Amino acid sequence: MNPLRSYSSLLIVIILIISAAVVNGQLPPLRPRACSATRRRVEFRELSVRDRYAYLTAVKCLRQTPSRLGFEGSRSVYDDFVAVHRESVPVAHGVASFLPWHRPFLAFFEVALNQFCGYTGTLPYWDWSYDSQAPERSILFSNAYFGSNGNIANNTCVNDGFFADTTAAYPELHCLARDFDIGDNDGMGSLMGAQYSPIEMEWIVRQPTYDAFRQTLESHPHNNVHLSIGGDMAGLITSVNDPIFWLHHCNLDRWWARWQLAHPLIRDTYSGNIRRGADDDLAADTDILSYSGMWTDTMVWEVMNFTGGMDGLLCYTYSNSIGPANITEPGLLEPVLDPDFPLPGGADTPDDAGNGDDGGGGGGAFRRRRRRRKRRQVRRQAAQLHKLTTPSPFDRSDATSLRSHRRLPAEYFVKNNMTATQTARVQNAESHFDKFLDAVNSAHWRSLAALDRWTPDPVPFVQWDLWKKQADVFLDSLNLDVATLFD
Ligand SMILES: [Cu+2]
Repeated sequence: MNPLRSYSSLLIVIILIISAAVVNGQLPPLRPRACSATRRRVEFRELSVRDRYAYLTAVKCLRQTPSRLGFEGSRSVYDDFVAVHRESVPVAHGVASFLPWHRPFLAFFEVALNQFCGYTGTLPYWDWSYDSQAPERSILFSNAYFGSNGNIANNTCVNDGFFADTTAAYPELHCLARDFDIGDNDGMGSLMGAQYSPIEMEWIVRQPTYDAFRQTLESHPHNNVHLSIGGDMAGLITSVNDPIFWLHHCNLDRWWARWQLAHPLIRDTYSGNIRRGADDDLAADTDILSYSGMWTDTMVWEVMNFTGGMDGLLCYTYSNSIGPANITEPGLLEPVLDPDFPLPGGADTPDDAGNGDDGGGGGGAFRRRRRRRKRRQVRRQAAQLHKLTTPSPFDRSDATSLRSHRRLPAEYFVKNNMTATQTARVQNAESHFDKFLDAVNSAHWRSLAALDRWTPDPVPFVQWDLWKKQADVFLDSLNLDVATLFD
């Protein structure tokens, strides 16, 4: 028997014993801990393989733990989370409380994984900025972990990966679905639009107010990930059905924490609209966050402090991710190469092919490597000379530039009852991102996410704090007014 299977059946037995002692229809017995020592949430790829499977196994276990909250149609504690999120749609999305509402929601999930399924680790996050230039190739979307795109021949059901053939309860029983956004490149397989890259995220963190930061983060990187994965992730009612939801939102919470740390004087400020589709500016940090019985109502100010807030329930810090310097096992960052999308920067010319001595270090090998690098450099320079615009989100041939992002479709604004002012603001920001990317690409910024970082002969990564210094100097040199991003 597969050891993972026997591990999960052991867990199920333990859970059944525990659940027999719990009265149904009551709150799950989620107990906060006092925050004496913060725990670090890390990127999924920073976890050892064993720890990755401990997390995935615990998530699967929550899907098999009987529902505690008694929502109609809920089969499991996992479904309870989907239902609570569904109830929150109008009060926690497109409004100021988007970030504060999701912060405890993530913490409840972490506690539930521990209390129902014995998981002792922290929630991992997905740093999609690292995968931003070809997210569909990320190892997270491989058969080993979260599985790939849905099967077009089978209602876009996810048929591979750890959660293959999972069913979801909301809005009605269906298979877990993904439908990668393939843009205009129909027939190109599992292509997904480009996500926001590390340098764009650093720019977003410079937003000078909470409201501008929240709107930028939610309308752009947040939406882009949801909509380009598609299927369950594309809808507010269904997104929690896809287990990648937690890693995406954990990453968004990380960016809020980063914004708070970057703006110490205003880290606990809170502002913006409280009603979806309204331009009111009524948000106050005494506003109530409610979780449909999963937890007692909480005020916004209680969640500001992630190292002790909510009586110690919030008790964590985040790693900075970015780059294999932080990764425990070299090689695991290798993308899952789709044979239909050969990496142009990494394709060796025929005379290089098959010498296979990259790691040898002899004098001849060194010269060959240098020649190859030189040729690549020339190709890169030629590509840059002929580049007129930032490549499209669906381009996979440019190995050095950052791609633009797909514009939000018109239906999005209608479906979310956005006012004309809100719509104009989002579209204005979309063109600012285009301009920003043009400036970044024409200044030849070497992005950590550029596809030539993934070649067999990768450019070495730097330590995060060094990278951050370089990024700050670079952003200053662009001389772009960050306040215009979301005015
Ligand atoms: Cu949400």
